[in-house]
This record gives sequence, C-alpha cells and structure tokens, in this order.
Amino acid sequence: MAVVIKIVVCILLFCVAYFDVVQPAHQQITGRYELGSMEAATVGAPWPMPQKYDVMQTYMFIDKSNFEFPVIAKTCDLLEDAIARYYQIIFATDHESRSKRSLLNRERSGASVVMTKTKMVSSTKDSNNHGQLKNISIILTYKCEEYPSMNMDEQYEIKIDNWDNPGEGLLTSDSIWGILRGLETLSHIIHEADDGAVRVNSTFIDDFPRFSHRGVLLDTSRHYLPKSILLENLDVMAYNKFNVFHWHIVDWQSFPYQSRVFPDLSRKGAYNEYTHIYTQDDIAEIVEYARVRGIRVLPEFDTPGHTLSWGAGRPGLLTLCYADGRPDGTHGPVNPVPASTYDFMRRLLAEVVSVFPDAYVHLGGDEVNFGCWKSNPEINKFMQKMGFGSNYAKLEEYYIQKILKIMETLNHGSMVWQEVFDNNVTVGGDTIVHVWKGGYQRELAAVTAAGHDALLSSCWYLDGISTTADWKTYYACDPQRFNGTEQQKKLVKGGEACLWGEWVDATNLLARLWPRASAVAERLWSNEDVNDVKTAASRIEEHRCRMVRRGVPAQPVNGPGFCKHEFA
Ligand code: CP6
Repeated sequence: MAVVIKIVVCILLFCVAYFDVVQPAHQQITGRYELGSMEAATVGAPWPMPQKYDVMQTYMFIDKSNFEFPVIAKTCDLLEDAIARYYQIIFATDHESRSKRSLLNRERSGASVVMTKTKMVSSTKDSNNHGQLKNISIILTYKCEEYPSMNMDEQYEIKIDNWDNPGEGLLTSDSIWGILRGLETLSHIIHEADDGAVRVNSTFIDDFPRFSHRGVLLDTSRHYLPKSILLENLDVMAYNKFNVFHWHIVDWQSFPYQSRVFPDLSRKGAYNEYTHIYTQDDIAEIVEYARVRGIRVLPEFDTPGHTLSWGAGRPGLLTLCYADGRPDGTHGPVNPVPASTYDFMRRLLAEVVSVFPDAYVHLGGDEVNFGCWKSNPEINKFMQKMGFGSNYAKLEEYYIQKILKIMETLNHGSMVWQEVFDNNVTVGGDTIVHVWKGGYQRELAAVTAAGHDALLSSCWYLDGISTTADWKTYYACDPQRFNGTEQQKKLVKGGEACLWGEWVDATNLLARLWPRASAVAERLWSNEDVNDVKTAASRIEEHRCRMVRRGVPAQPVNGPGFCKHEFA
C-alpha cells in the first residue's frame, strides 16, 4: 500500500513540475501564443511563421569552428551545396555578406566591418543555458527530385534540444525541397544574442506551406534587369520561401529574350541587341541558380496583346491598324488570321519549353485592345467568314485556343491572365487562371466555380509605393477569403507579388520589393490564422534587418527605427 501511495505521489509531483515549469516557459515565447519581451519574440523569430512553432527559453550556444551539418540517411546532389551555402549565411560576418554582393558585381564602398563574435560565451549561472550544440543532423528520407514543381513536397521538421532529443539538433524531411526550406528556417532561428554569441533556442517546428505556388513576378521588358540582380533576387526569394520566379521577360517596350530560332526578335526588339539581352547561357544560369534553391522559373510570353516589340524582328506578325481606309503605320495585337502566325508561335514556344524546364508557360492574354482589329479589313473579312459577327472576344478566343492547343501538343501546362476567362474563352481544365484586376473575390469565386485552378495577384502590385506601412494591406489580403465551397478554395494554388517594370530597374528593384514582398510570403506560406498585424510588425522588422545583414538593400518597413547591423 505504501509503495502505491509513493508512486501516486511521484506521478502527481511530476505533473506539477511539468505544468508549472515546462508549460509556462514554453508558452512565454512561442510565436503563436503569449509573447514575452519584444526581444524574445523577435530575435531569432523565423519568417514566414512555421505552421507549428514551439520555442522554449532554454538555449544552446553554437561555435562556428566546431559546428557541422552531418548528413544522415540519403544525400542528394543539391544537398551538399545547400549545406555549404547555409553554413556561409549563418556564420557570415557583415564583411562576408558584402563581398557576396561584390561577387555579383555590385561592389560598394565605405563602412567599417563589424565582426560577428562566434566564440562560445557561457554564463554558468544561467539555468536556461544547455551548453554547446555541435551539430544539426540532416535526415533526408526519401525524394531527391531534379526540378522543383507545382506538387513538390516542402514539409520539414526541426528539433533542437527537444524533450525527445536533449542536446541534439535534427532537420528531417521526406524531400530535398523540405530540407532546403528547413535550412532557411534554421538560418533564422540560429541568431546572434545581445552579447554577440551565436545561439539557438530549444525548438520544435513542423512546417509546410499553405499554398504550393508562391511567386514573384519581375518584368524585364519595361526596363532591362541585369543577370546579377535577377540572381540576387533569387537569393532573397529563398530567404522568404518563395518558390516561383514568374519571368515576364518580354512585352511591348522591348524583347530581351535571345531566341535561337528567331534571333531577329532581340536583334531588332531589344533596347540594345548586345547589352540588353538574355542569352541562352544567361537563362540556363538563372534557371540553375533558381533550381538549387527550390525555385521554379516560369516564363511569360504574353500574346496577342503587349507584343509591339515583337514586330520589328518578325514582319507580318502584328495586325496593321487602319485609319480612313489605309494602314496608318501603327501596329496592334498579333494578327490571328494567317497560318504563318501559328507556325511562328509553335516554333517559338517549342524553343521556350526546351530552354525553361518548368512544366508551365504563362501565355498572358491580358489587355487585348480590340480597336486595331476593328479597323482592319482583313480581320473583319475573317470575322464574317468565321461567323463571329462583331464580337472580337470570339476572335481572341480563336487565337488563344490555338495557342493553348500548341502548348498541349508540347505537353506543357498553361497559365493565363484573367481576361482569357472573363472573355469566355473555353480553356482546358488544367489551365491556371491568374487573377490581377480589382474585385478579385468575385473573380476567384467565378474561376473556381468553373473548375479552374487560380492564382491571385490583385492585392500584391508592389511597384506602387506610398509613405505608409503598406505591407499591412498586402498581409491582410487572403486568397481564400471569397464566397465558395471548400472544394473551390482548394483550387486556389497561391499567388504572386508583382513588380511591374515601368518604374523599376537595377537601381531600385531590391529595395522596392523587399521587405514588402515578405508580407506576401508569410500570407502564402503560413497558416491562415497567422494574421495579427501587431505581432507580425516586430517580426517583419527583425526579418528586414536579417536581410539587410545579409547584404540586401531592403527598405525600412515600419517607419523610424534601426538595425543592429545596418546596411553598408
Ligand atoms: N503589363 C502587362 C502591365 C500590366 C499587365 N500586363 C499591368 C496592368 C495594370 C497595372 C499594373 C500592371 N504593366 N503585360 C496586367 C496583367 Cl495597375
């Protein structure tokens, strides 16, 4: 009997100890519940917020010269590179962050170098100090895919000095893409403490994205963007767990894509045929740089509108506009009548899918101006013959359907801007409709009711600027907040932050995009209920300072303030 009582008392004492000590400590600085001091909440806080994030007050020191990422189980061609990259990111001094920029040809002058202390500082009186963490094991259990895709698995788990594994660090995923995302998270939670030492709190993370398509659109037609900026931006996308670079590569102002089959397009359509082009080698380098970071490169060849720059290198492609019964010397959209148009598009798109390995091409289809088509007698004769009457949307449908068919024969998926759907073009079930206009809630409801996959960009036009914390409005926009069934909401695959190029070039791209696009990154990655702007404000500020420390000229995000390590 006495033994039984002793056991019961022991169990009760254990419970008291457990709830009294472990629980409150755990809740005090967890990102999802009660926040403790500002510092506890933000220093080392990951962005975007993981789906499940438990962090304790206990912590371990990390000594740069005595730390490794041992690879247990499988390895993968991308993994060794990724480990070297993240080792560099985690332990780089400010000086090293800057020299990475100069590697990318963007040397800057001035400013003194602040060295990070990496020696282990141990305050023996601190009971939260659990000693030194000498390695974080990487456990890749299953998939090493070559290319990232719409359906890639990005889930991972992190355990640092956790109850199950005291004194140990583990990063586990079924897939290389999960390992990449997990390494990024590790590079956030491993942080510099006030005294300059590198630390990581005891942490448990189980994380996966809410949406599978998390993109950034850059426009290289309105202004040319040098390769170095595109590469640097891919780094910053990885810091934010974005996984699609939507490359709006050509438009009516310039045609920088250097085609193998049709070299005249960039010869006559680029701003400069030698300096303002992307060669096949440039593109291969960009695609590879993105691939090793788990980022897809989605090219857009926008037709039949937005194509003026195509005309010089391909005479006969564009519609001649008429005034007073004569061609007036101006050009409109692609001429959808002649067979040569489709022959050209087939050969160009066949080349495009051989250069860009992604399973999708964005075909545009936005803002087609019918005025020029209306003025042209050849077009009108064709309209009569086809029985389209005066419905020019039918002519657009005729064109787009033929282009979609070409993509089908090339075994590739298509994405289109919303007008293609709005103008009642019948598109195949696997075509993704990209919503960009105002009134997006009604549009998403309609697109998904018709059974199409959808992407949202309407609330994320980051080329527009203001003197407010406008990230909050991007943050507040939820792609699934519309009237529709659960099944409809599942058809929303994500969205894209758009940086149209009229007012953006290499001088201001990174500052204009970051950290405002980080708000979009968290909306697309984190759980729907991570939507409190107040707690996000200090975390995004920390994230902005983290990017600044990594050498990214990310602009201020909440008005006045400072970073411990400023941009130099
Ligand atoms: N270029 C292309 C653009 C835009 C679109 N397509 C655009 C339209 C309106 C605003 C911003 C950008 N510049 N090709 C629309 C998808 Cl406000």
